[in-house]
Amino acid sequence: MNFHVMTLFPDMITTVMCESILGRAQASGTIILKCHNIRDYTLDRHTRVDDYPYGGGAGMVMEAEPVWRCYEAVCSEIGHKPRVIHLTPQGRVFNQEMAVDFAHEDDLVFLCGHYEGIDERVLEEIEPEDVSIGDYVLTGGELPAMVVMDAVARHIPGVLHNDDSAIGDSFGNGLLEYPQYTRPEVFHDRSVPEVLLSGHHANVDKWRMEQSIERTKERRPDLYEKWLGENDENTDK
Ligand code: 6GU
Repeated sequence: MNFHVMTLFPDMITTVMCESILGRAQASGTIILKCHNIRDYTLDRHTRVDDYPYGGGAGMVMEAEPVWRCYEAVCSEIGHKPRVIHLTPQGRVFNQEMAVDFAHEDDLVFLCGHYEGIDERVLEEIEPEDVSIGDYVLTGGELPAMVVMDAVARHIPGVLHNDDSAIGDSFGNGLLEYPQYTRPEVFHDRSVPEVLLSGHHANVDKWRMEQSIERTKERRPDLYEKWLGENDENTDK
């Protein structure tokens, strides 16, 4: 998977994405991250990329031309019109289903806005998919782009060590994850649940499923109701 990020702050992306699991995935070539600095595409001799909004009001607006020229460069590199995700609080709220869907692409382009947004006319030209990561306002699209890339990368074969772990975890089955424990057996007088030490795999699986259901019911009644609807045979649990 090639991630192409169009941004005014490429360092913000590269410094975060080189760590941990995503860093390893880049090192192995399973994911390739290419940041494109929108400022490199300005024709302005002072390298300005934003201007005052027509009609007045607070803040600055990102100009259409540098964004368009950056987009054209990314398109020629890819060789066809790619799927473009524009990060904006006005977008469709990102979820696990969208992460799985995006993971099927060979190339994903992320357009990160800043300031008060991007000139509407270049958005009309590019026709991106508008995506938000939740109902709060951030200073720019870089953090949301990384949230989306992280969630997508987990579904690309070879990114996680155990390919099963993207299926078993929270939301993979529509439920939150069960609690986890590691050594020591006793911490601050709290013991690890007996069943996990039993070596009885069927009992462990049953306990974990019960814990997942209980947690989801308590913490995310909305997800629990959805799961119930999709798992009629489990309604007695
Ligand atoms: Cl995608 N962008 C910004 N600026 N704020 C957000 C967001 C995106 N999603 C939630 N808040």
